[in-house]
Amino acid sequence: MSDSLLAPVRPAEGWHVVHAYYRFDHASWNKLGAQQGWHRDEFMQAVEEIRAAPDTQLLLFSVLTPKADLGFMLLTPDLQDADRFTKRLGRALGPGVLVPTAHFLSLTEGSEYMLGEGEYIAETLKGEKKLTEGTPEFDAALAEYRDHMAKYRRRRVYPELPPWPVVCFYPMAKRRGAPGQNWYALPFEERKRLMSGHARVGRRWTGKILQLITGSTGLDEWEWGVTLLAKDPADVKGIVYEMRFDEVSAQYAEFGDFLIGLQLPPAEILARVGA
Ligand code: 76R
Repeated sequence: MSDSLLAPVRPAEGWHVVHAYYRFDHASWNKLGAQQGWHRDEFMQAVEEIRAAPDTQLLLFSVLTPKADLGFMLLTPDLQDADRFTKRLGRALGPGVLVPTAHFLSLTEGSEYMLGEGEYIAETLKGEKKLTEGTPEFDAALAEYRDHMAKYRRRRVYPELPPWPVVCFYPMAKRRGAPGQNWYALPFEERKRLMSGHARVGRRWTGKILQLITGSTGLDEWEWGVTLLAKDPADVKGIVYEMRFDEVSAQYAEFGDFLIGLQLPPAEILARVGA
């Protein structure tokens, strides 16, 4: 019984995602005195070991503005590991040194609004391209579509986050309360139409913005975590501004606090916070 409680807890699909942000408490750090070196080493070692775990990514940030001093984003398949790794990092620098200021638990997810195969066959293959079912051209085009969709879905559910320096994180939800503005009361076809407009705006930022939408209904406050990676902070400002005019965000989106971090190597983060 107790052993089975230690077994891995893996979602049917996707990875767990933990965002955690901390203030660095200088008074607690100074109290460590001669033990500071041990804690610096423990932090560095924890980062190295977590990064070596299978299918696990750990991004470390120095946070701009005193909303927090540092933060991390962890992606990992087993909830037991997500818990172990988060707790290890939280205590690595010593008692009371990392004081949590914001945190978020979510899961990577696919999308329910992607174009289905039936629609693609009817609208694009038979409609636009005028292909006939059973011909080699039709089969080749369908195989290409399936390959594209499989890769696309994989990129969302099992993403690989690039070492781009600027990281923006904010939680969001879709409105349910306001009269005439309940996303969840809209029929599927209408939500799908709205989401395809959203995706059209989003695709204009390909190569400049990497967006990862992770789902948090039932796991945390809010409904999604939005993580944006960029090389240029003006692109973060640009996409979020442009999205505000898109009907989905303009009519239905609610946002939490925004955090902006710089992805950095662990030794540099310690140096910046003064550890
Ligand atoms: O993954 C895909 O590209 C498929 C199309 C797509 C979906 C289904 C997509 C594309 N998004 C989807 C879902 Mn998005 N997205 C946000 C925000 O600040 C704001 O106003 C909103 C925050 C941004 C900036 C953004 C960017 N998206 C979602 C969902 C889930 C909704 C649901 O299921 O009801 C949310 C909450 C959300 C929010 N989106 C894109 C982008 C970008 C840049 C793209 C294009 C990605 C690409 O093709 O490269």
